[in-house]
Amino acid sequence: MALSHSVPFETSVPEGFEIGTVLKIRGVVPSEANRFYINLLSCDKPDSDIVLHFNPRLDQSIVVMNTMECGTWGSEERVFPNVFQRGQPFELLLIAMNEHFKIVVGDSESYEFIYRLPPKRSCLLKVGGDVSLELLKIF
Ligand code: PGZ
Repeated sequence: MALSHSVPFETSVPEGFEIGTVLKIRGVVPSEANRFYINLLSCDKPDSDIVLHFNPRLDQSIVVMNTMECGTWGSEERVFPNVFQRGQPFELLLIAMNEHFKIVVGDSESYEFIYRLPPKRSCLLKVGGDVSLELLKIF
């Protein structure tokens, strides 16, 4: 069995997730999974602002992306992935481009999320929910 990080997993991003930062995640979606998330949280208000909420929902076959500002969710952006499947491994790159986050999953899918909050404000990365996390690296 591969070594995994325990979930929820948290790590700080000391310089902030500035333009050019790349996060690589390798994981497995458990066979009974419903939902998991990858959150980039702001440094100044760690409890209330989520610069990016990336939320695969296996129970609905969608991925929801959103922000939370001052405790309130923004409007959801939904995509319809083929790459997150119960019982299957996945590899994901989250890249801070000039105007948007680019999320590349596997070899075939990528999504964009135009910044609502500056990516550099993200100082904390949190991964939680129904996922087994095998590798997580920030470049
Ligand atoms: O905050 C989450 C969340 C928390 C923990 C885990 C393991 C997974 C997800 N989910 C939020 C988030 O996806 C948000 C994005 O717009 O959408 C809301 S629902 C509008 C999600 O909340 P949740 O916890 O799935 O449901 C809240 C809820 C609880 C009871 C009744 C709604 C209705």
